Amino acid sequence: MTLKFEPTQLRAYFVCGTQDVPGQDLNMVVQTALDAGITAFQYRDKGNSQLTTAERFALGQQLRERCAQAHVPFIVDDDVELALALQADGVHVGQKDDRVTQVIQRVANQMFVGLSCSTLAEVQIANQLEGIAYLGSGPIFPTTSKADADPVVGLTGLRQLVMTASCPVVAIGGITVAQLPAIAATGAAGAAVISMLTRSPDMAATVKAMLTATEVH
Ligand code: TZP
Ligand code: MG
Repeated sequence: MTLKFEPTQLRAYFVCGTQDVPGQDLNMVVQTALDAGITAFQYRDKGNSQLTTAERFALGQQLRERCAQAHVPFIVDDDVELALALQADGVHVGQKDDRVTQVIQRVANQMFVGLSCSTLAEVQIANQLEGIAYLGSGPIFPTTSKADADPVVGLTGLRQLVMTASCPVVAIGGITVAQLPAIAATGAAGAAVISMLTRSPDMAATVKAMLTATEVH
């Protein structure tokens, strides 16, 4: 049973793969984040990941199960076949990944689709597509977690992307706790983060800050 997409799932969106937590057990990191109250988890095993396809699938099954137990959507980055094999709730694709229209058709009625958009032109194209649940926009600030990141869009750029988008936008890239209120003030539905959580000394407090910033008054 896969979870349906809800915009509130973007409030505290944790992105992580083995390359982001060297020397640590990703299962334990994700369980701690789930216990802390994250609202979505994206399995993004790439870049410096050393896992084989079989290892990625085996770990993905464990993470998928943990998310299901916590009723938190499990989203797979980039790899549609892995997302289908793991019966993920969602798949996230970038502009350089498989063509998004093909992905939408491939996963139709099985999972939701998120798309990375970092320019107004990309958002305008995304607006024409049916079947995109949310956009991921950034990097908002410089990031050390993605080697091939697009140019920084900043808070003003984020606000423009949010205003142009016809679906909810989650901000990503270099986000720190101090920036959460400013991110929320742009109208973004939440923040998607790697290092803010992997480097947090207190995940419960960090997730609480993410949820507080996006509280609806
Ligand atoms: N996409 C754009 S920036 C980024 C991704 C996956 C990395 C975000 O990591 P961090 O540590 O939150 O800057
Ligand atoms: Mg990608």
